[in-house]
Amino acid sequence: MATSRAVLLLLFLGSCGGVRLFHRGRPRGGMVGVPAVNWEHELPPDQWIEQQLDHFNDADARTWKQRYFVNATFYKPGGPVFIQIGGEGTADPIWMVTGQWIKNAEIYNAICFQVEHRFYGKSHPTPDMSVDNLRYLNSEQALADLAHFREYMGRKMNLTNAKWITFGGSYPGSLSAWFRLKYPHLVHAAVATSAPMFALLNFKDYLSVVRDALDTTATGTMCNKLIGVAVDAVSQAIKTDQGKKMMKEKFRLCDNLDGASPNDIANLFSTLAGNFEGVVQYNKDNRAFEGAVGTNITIDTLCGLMAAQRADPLTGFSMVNSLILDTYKQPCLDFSYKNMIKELQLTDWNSSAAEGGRQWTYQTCTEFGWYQSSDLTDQPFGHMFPVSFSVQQCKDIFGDKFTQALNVQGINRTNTNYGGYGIKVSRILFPNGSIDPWHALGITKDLTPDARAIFIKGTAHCANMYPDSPSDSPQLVAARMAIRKQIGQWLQS
Ligand SMILES: *[C@@H]1O[C@H](CO)[C@@H](O)[C@H](O)[C@H]1NC(C)=O
Ligand SMILES: *[C@@H]1O[C@H](CO)[C@@H](O)[C@H](O)[C@H]1NC(C)=O
Ligand SMILES: *[C@@H]1O[C@H](CO)[C@@H](O)[C@H](O)[C@H]1NC(C)=O
Ligand SMILES: *[C@@H]1O[C@H](CO)[C@@H](O)[C@H](O)[C@H]1NC(C)=O
Ligand SMILES: *[C@@H]1O[C@H](CO)[C@@H](O)[C@H](O)[C@H]1NC(C)=O
Ligand SMILES: CC(=O)N[C@H]1CO[C@H](CO)[C@@H](O)[C@@H]1O
Repeated sequence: MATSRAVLLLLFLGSCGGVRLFHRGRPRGGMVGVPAVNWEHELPPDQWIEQQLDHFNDADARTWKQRYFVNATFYKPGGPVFIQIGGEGTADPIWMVTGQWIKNAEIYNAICFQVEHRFYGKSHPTPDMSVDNLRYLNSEQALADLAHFREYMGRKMNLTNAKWITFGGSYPGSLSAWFRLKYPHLVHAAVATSAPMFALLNFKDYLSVVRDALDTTATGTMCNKLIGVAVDAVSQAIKTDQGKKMMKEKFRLCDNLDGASPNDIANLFSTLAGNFEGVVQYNKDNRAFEGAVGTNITIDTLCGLMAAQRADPLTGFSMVNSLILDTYKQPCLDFSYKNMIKELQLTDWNSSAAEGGRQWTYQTCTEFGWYQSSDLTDQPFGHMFPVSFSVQQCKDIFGDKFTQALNVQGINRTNTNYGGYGIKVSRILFPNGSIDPWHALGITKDLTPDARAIFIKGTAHCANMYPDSPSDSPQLVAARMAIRKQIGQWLQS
């Protein structure tokens, strides 16, 4: 019994299961993901730069090789340098030939670099991801990597006197802002898309933005009401043997609910909410996370399914679940807490957790928090995954020392270090999307005339970075134009 289970689990991991599709606001592959384009030519090859393991301790001479990519096709001498900052996933070379920044590079004759974040993708500073080694994984070390990259590449390619501009979306958007803040002499200007700027343990407003986004579909407020009814029905069902059986079939659960622990139940509710969270976060954004699938599922699709089953909201809720499972080719819904934790405990670079789930979880447990808890009163997803559930995961994955107190200390330090909402920077843009749940942690008002927020109505996470598409809203097109114009002005100043 136990062996067959283990074999099954391994197979499952081999495809794409095990690690949650959407965990801590992060889809597999990372938050920026891959744009939905076909590219038939060769992509730029991997390049490597030597970096210090610990930038803040010169007595430690250990070094490692960081991966980066170059596209110099549009560069003309005297032109600027663009850096796309890597984040909590593998740096994908497809970004070297497409996306808004490449279009801007063509217009402004820029040379483009993409630099992979330490501990993600192929950039392995240490032999494995043990807790001891993960101490070198944090945003400050990542910024110091970028600083060294800029210095070194400036000298090597005669770009020292060029104007450097950084780009990034989501966590790399934060890094883009923080790089300009901490190393203003190295970077002329920055675009910080959908960038969470304020570290916070309990990010309960995430679900309020999800709720508000669901209210904007053609079904109006009905969608949230039906979800609320369905979640209540799930809460009732799991109390009886018959209900548990029904749930197993209807929601295609991998395991019986008999013997499910409180953590399994929390995980189940959090996963069912995740079905909606992931779609809201990436609504119509012309990204293709997990290959080319999933991008045609929008909040209208999900709310349409709910509304079509308005007489039986639980069935609508289960149809949403099936749609997401099928889209990501998942045989069943794995709500096992133990499986999730085991997976995230793996320290091998070739384990499935190395895709980024373990590393990002570590950064949330030490630097950022940002737990999308169910603690907000006024939202339809129930209250079964409180912030303590996320905090518990830090201990269970990384060890007893990773307490809430340690987490809060790290979060406070992050805000003290970078300034939180009060960050003092110039020559920077903060594009934000109205239905991006992360906007609740972003800069949403102009800080100064030189540090502006660009509001993009109706768009989701990182929308302004993706390639143009015929379905782009006029607001999105206008925002991209505004960013382009601002880059032009920065290059004149
Ligand atoms: C740079 O990007 C452009 C635009 O997609 C592409 O045509 C060109 O081949 C790329 N250059 C390299 C070296 O990949
Ligand atoms: C380096 O770049 C400067 C412009 O910043 C240019 O004047 C100079 O000729 C370049 N040197 C070489 C060796 O290409
Ligand atoms: C999304 O696209 C796929 C393949 O193009 C199609 O099979 C599927 O029905 C579409 N889903 C929705 C919800 O439109
Ligand atoms: C991962 O790599 C190690 C050696 O580095 C090897 O022993 C192990 O079999 C590999 N595991 C997988 C799943 O490939
Ligand atoms: C962290 O910051 C919060 C809010 O600013 C404050 O209430 C709390 O006391 C701080 N905690 C620690 C451990 O510094
Ligand atoms: C959704 C959101 O937070 N939008 C904000 C983006 O920034 C503008 C300022 O330019 C705000 O007015 C919006 O509220």
